[in-house]
Amino acid sequence: MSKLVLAVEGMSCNHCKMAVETALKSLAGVDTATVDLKNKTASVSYDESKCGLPAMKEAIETQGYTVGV
Ligand SMILES: [Cu+2]
Repeated sequence: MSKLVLAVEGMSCNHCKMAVETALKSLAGVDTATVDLKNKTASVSYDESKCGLPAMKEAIETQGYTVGV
């Protein structure tokens, strides 16, 4: 398992947190996704052979948020 911390802009409440976490967890290969609203980050554990940053970025941006990293 690999770990990645993404900087996510635009999250303001628990709904945003859930939307981003759900979007990430729906990706094949993502094990856990945890959003820290205060730090505006999403920590992701994932299988590198199945998933990567471009897919995560797309999943988050589809929800209306911006990925800084
Ligand atoms: Cu919100």
